[in-house]
Amino acid sequence: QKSNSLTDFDAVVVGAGFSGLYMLYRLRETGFTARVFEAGDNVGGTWYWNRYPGARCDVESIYYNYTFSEELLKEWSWSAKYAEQPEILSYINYVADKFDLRRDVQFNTRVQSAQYNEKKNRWTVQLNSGEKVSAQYFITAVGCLSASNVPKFKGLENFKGEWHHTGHWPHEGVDFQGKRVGIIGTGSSGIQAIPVIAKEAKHLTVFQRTPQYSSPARNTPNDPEHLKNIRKNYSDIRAKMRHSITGIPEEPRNISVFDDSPEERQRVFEEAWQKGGLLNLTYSYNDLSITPEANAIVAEFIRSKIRETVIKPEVAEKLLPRFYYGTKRTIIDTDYFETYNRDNVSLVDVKEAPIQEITATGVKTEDAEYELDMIVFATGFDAMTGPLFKIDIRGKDGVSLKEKWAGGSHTRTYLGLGTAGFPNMFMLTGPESPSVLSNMMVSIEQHVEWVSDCISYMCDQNQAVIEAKEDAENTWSNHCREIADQTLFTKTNSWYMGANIEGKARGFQIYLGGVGTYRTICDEVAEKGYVGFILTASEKSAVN
Ligand code: NA7
Repeated sequence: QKSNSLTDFDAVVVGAGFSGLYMLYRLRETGFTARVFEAGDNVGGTWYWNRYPGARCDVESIYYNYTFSEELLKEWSWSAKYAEQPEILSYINYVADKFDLRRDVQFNTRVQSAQYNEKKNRWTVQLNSGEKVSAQYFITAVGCLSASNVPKFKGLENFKGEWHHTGHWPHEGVDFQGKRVGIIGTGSSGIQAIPVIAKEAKHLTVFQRTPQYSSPARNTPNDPEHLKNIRKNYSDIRAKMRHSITGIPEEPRNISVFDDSPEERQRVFEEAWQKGGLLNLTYSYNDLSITPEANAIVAEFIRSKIRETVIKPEVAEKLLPRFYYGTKRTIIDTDYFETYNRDNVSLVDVKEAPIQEITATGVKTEDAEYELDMIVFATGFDAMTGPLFKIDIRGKDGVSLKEKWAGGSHTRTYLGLGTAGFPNMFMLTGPESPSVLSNMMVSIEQHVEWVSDCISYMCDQNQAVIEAKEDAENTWSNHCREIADQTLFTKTNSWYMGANIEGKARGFQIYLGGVGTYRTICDEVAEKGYVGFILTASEKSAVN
C-alpha cells in the first residue's frame, strides 16, 4: 500500500524539528512515502524559533543529539558542555543535509486542519497554501513548547517601541545598544536572556512574577580528549540514557536527606552547586522531589546562595523563591543572580503590584510606570496541548481533538502516542509521555522508532487501521495522574499544570515513571501485538 502521487502519502508529518526530521528519515528507511510540512523556512523547530540572546540547551550536548547513526556520532563535535542555540541549529542543518531530508519537507507551510475520513481510511490535510494532501498516517511532530504565549496585556498595541517574544525571535537579531529594555518573565528563557541583554542594553528592567530557583550551569568548552572517550563508550552511554529516569545517564543517590547530618548535607549541596548542571542538586538525595520536608532543605540551601550572591539585601529578598524546588522546570544559568548587582539592572515585583497595562511608552504596574524602548516577552508557551490545538484535528465522526480533550481539561491518550477516536494518528512526544521532563532527544528517538516499527508491522500484517482503545487510554491517563500525585509537581502552579495560560484547565500531562520504564512498557505493548490498540484490516473487521 505505497502511495506515489504528489498529494497522497503513506504519512504526513507536521514539523521539521528534531522529531519530524527523524520520523521522515525512519519512514524513508522502512520504505514509506512521507511529506513533512513546516511553518518555518528551514529546519530546526524549537532551535529555529528560539534565537533569543543566551539561548542554550541545559542538557549536556553529548547527550542532546541523535544517537541512531554511528557515523553522525563520529562526525559531530560539540564545542561546549552546554551547546548554544546557533550550534544546535547548525547540527540540525548538518543532519538534514547529510541524510538529504529537505527534499521531502515543504517549508513555509502551516497545517491548518487534518480530518480523518473513515470510509477511505485517509487523513485529509489542509495547508495554508490552499493545497490539500492525504495520507494513511497523520503524525504530529509539533513539539511541546512551540505555541508561544504573549499574555493579553491591555494596551500592547499602543506600545511605540519594539517588542519580541523569546520563542519568536527575529532572525536578523535585535540591537539593545543604548535602549531601555524591559523583560517580562523569569523562567528558563528569561534567566538565560537577562545576563546577556544586561551587558548590551542601557538599562534592563526585569518584571518578575514568581522568583525562580536557579543554580550555576558552569559551562565549559569541551575537551577533545573527553569527547574522544565519550565516542569510544557511546554504546554504553546510550544504553544508560535509554534506561535512565530522565534520558540523562545519571541517577539520584540512594539516600534520604535525613540520613545525613546538617553539616554533611551542606557539604553535599555545596559540592553539587560547585559542580553545576541540571540534576546534581536534585539527585543529591532521593527524596527531594517527593517529601515536602526534604524539599524545604534544598530550597533553603539555594535561597542562602541567592542571599550570598546578590549584594543588595532588598533585591535578594525579592529574588527568593518559595515554591517546592524542582516543581517548575529546573533552571541552570550563567551569572543570573550576579546580574542584579549591575547598576543598569532593576527588578520589579509584579506579583505585589501586577502589570496593569502596556502604554505607548512602557509598562504601567499598579504602583508605578516604567519608560521603555523595548519589551521582551519571556512569558513562555501554551505547553503540550497548545501546539496540537493550533491545528484543527478531527477524528471519527468529525469530533475535534480539542472537543475530545475538552480544551485540555480531559486529556486522554494511550501511552501519549495515540488517542481513541483518532485512528492512524500518532503524536511524537505527546501529552502523557515523558517528553518535556526528559532529555527530549532520547524521548524523540524512542517515539519515532516505536511509530515506524508500528507502521511497518501494520504493513507486514496487512492491517490498515490502528486506534487506541478507550479503556486502555483511561487506564494510562489515570496511571499518569497517580504517579504525578505522588510527587510535589502537582502542588505548584506551573506550565506543567497548564497554570500559565489564562483559562486553561489544570492538569498534569506528563508521564513521570521515567524514560526507561516507559520504553519497557511501550516495547511490551508492541511485542504483544499492540495490545491496547484495535488493529483492523479494513474499517470493519477488528482483529485485536
Ligand atoms: P516559562 O518557564 O513558562 O516562564 C515564563 C515566565 O513568564 C514565568 O516567569 C512567568 O511567571 C512569566 N509570566 C507569564 N505570564 C506572565 C504575566 N502575565 N505577567 C508576568 N509574568 C508572566 O517559559 P520559558 O520560555 O522561560 O521556558 C519554557 C521552557 O522552555 C523551559 O521550562 C524549558 O523546558 C525550555 P510565573 O512563573 O507564571 O508566575
